Amino acid sequence: MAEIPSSPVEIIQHFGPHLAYSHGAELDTGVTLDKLVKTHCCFCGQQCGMQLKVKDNRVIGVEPWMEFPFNQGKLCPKGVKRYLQNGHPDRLLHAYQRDPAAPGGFRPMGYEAAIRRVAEEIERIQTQYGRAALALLTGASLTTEKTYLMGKFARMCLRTPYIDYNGRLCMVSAAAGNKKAFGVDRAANPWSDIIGTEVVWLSGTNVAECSPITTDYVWQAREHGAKIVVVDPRLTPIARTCDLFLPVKPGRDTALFNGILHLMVANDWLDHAFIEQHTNGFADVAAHVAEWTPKRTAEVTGISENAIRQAAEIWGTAKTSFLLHARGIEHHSHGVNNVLGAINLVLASGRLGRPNCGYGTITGQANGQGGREHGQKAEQLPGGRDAGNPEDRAHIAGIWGMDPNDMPPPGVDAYELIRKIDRGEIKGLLSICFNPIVSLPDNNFVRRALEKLEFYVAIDFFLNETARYADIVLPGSLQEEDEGTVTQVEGRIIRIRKAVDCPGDARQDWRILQDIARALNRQQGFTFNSPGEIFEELRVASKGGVIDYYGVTYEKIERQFGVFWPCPTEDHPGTPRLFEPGSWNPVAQGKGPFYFPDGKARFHVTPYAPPAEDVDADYPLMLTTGRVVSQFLSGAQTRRIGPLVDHYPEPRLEIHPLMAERLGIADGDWVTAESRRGACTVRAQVVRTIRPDTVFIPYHWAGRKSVNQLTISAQDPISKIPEYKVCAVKVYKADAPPEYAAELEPQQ
Ligand SMILES: Nc1nc2c(c(=O)[nH]1)N[C@H]1C(S)=C(S)[C@@H](COP(=O)(O)OP(=O)(O)OC[C@H]3O[C@@H](n4cnc5c(=O)[nH]c(N)nc54)[C@H](O)[C@@H]3O)O[C@H]1N2
Ligand SMILES: Nc1nc2c(c(=O)[nH]1)N[C@H]1C(S)=C(S)[C@@H](COP(=O)(O)OP(=O)(O)OC[C@H]3O[C@@H](n4cnc5c(=O)[nH]c(N)nc54)[C@H](O)[C@@H]3O)O[C@H]1N2
Ligand code: SF4
Ligand SMILES: [Mo]
Repeated sequence: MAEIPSSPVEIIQHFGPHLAYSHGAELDTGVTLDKLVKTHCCFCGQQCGMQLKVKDNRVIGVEPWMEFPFNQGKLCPKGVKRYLQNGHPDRLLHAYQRDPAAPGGFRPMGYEAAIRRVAEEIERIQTQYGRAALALLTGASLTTEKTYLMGKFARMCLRTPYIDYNGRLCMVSAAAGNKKAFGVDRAANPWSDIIGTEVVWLSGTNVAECSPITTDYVWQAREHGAKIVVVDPRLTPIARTCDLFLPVKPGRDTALFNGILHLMVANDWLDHAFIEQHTNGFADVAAHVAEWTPKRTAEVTGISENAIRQAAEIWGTAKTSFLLHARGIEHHSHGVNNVLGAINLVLASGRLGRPNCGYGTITGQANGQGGREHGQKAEQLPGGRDAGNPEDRAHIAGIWGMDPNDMPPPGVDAYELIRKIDRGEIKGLLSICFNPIVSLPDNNFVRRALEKLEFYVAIDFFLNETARYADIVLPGSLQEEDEGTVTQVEGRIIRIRKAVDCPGDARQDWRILQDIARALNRQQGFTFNSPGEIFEELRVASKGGVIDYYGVTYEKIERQFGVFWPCPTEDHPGTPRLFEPGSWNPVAQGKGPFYFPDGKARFHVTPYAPPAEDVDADYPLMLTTGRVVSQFLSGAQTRRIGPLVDHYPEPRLEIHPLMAERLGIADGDWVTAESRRGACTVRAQVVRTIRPDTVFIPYHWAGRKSVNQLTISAQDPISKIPEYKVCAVKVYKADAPPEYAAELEPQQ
């Protein structure tokens, strides 16, 4: 076993109040490389192809990978700087245990001893309180092999129903909407269909900052003459170059979609043949939108009647189109309804399942797509199967070699799981690839709940802010230290290749899980020797499911630059474009293109409801939250990368000049934004690019800088996604806060 560091310098580097930065300045650009490894970015769901430059078991830079068709060598600033995580001074090289007397509150310990301690605590809690007193929180940045293993580990090794993942904060409204309307949850088209389409409609997606390569597709479409329509409360960079911008009031997209469909019906901009042949439920929807006149739509959405009419005409009269949305319409207590409203527009136009006629939700995390397919969701089993369905349970139990009666029932969503910890129903937690104390809404509540755990083990390569509450921290793997597959934004399964070995005592995540199973003496089913072996079991488990990977092999991925699922047999090339007339799918069996027994898509009536918390005299402004280009998610990774920190070091509050003037706020002033749940003091950024009734704060920071102290834990009743995109706040001028030194200390 590697030696345990005793130097307090190293420990302080890890656990002191400030994060360390990696700038890479020490790297010599003239070095002779050991190898170049073709793989993909570790950050967003675009999964750009890139080559990692490796020297002496260290990633020291990136090179474009021109042949990978999706991004053809292009990368965004995060992708270019990702290599600075490798060899970072904060990288966890050992297991740690909590020790209030140690510097930074943690003391290194041997890996095997840490695994034994974890197993003992799991055993103790499950014996004392029952199997369901233990929970898992997992993540969609993990490879699909790992996410599959997580689901299996929860249900077969721990036999707890309580597993859920950070995609609950991300993709679940889109997933639920897509399943309800199409019977399947995946982007309907490859992005090449964007180029050459007549209209690109973007609702609630800041593509320029969050999915930069998608922006390139949109711009290529524009160069071929496409009109671009953008719906966002903020005039985002893509909106500055669009043909029509609809500055929607946060939380009102259902009303807008209803209003557009109203005008499509009124003007007969409908594909009657498609509606008749391929859909159910249109008459009810048409009757419902009758009340959504342009006047009423304008009143509710805050968009002018004229702009609504223009948008309906652009959309209604097009011959080809591509509609994309992301979290701007999904992060709502009626996020699923918003998604269904968008899908209604696509179905009514009949522009789906053909070249240049497309629809998709833009995935978030690296494996936002694959991570939601094979069983780490509370209600799901591999292949997109249903954890509550007896047949599906028996099928998967058969593959795992367990009695279906021993398989726990579906669990609860990630936030409800935290509530169960708060209520004392869950006593032990294992988390991996998730930083809930930064990323969950109303996070002062989350902190109070985590403090109640009897035992908490976190697996990560950095000590993220949530792991600071752990009893044991196990050193997991960076993306470049392991191999496997992920499924990117288009539904294309691709390969992540290993570039370097794990340093120190760090282990590949799947090995850590198997080590715990072994220490529990429950290793049956957890003796894989490689991610490839896990994939072999996964593809068999997915066979015959809606999300069928059976025909996918590592070799085929390599040969084809990825494989789109469903791919039912080894000689099947995969399915880049879903819903083509005559296309095969496992549910309709030739009856039609959609994934229901009758082969037809479903329209859904989408009643409008205001956000869970509307503005009032005390809290008169709407707060919306999201991202900036140079930071990623909870910031655990990108706040440690010097050049990205330089680019956007601190959260700022975007506010319109009219509102700023009314509140006596100038650009750069310190301001406090306060909701019923918490407050946060940041500098104001006075910009003309936001609605005057709305303010925006990005969420990539922890502690006092965390906007999730303010956000509301209201959730969509179907998807359980939190309402990150709107709550009520007041904003006022403030004094400069005490130095942010204590930024990582829990708030009292
Ligand atoms: N740079 C960067 N890129 C990322 C990420 C990152 O953290 N940083 N994260 C990745 C992940 S996990 C995700 S989920 C995606 C997210 O990608 P996006 O969804 O594009 O990003 P967000 O900033 O969350 O929100 C998008 C837009 O929604 C708008 N919006 C807010 N409220 C509303 C509303 O009520 N209606 C409408 N129509 N729009 C609204 C916001 O103003 C914002 O411009 O990005 C991925 N890519
Ligand atoms: N206010 C507000 N809050 C939001 C959002 C918003 O728009 N507004 N967006 C929400 C969305 S869409 C998302 S996706 C969530 C994301 O929220 P989180 O998932 O909590 O954020 P991450 O930063 O991805 O945290 C992941 C952790 O996993 C670690 N990690 C990454 N890859 C690996 C790996 O391969 N192995 C291991 N062992 N660890 C790994 C990282 O170091 C990091 O500590 O935040 C949500 N929270
Ligand atoms: S667009 Fe996404 S996948 Fe591509 S380089 Fe940027 S963060 Fe990485
Ligand atoms: Mo996300």
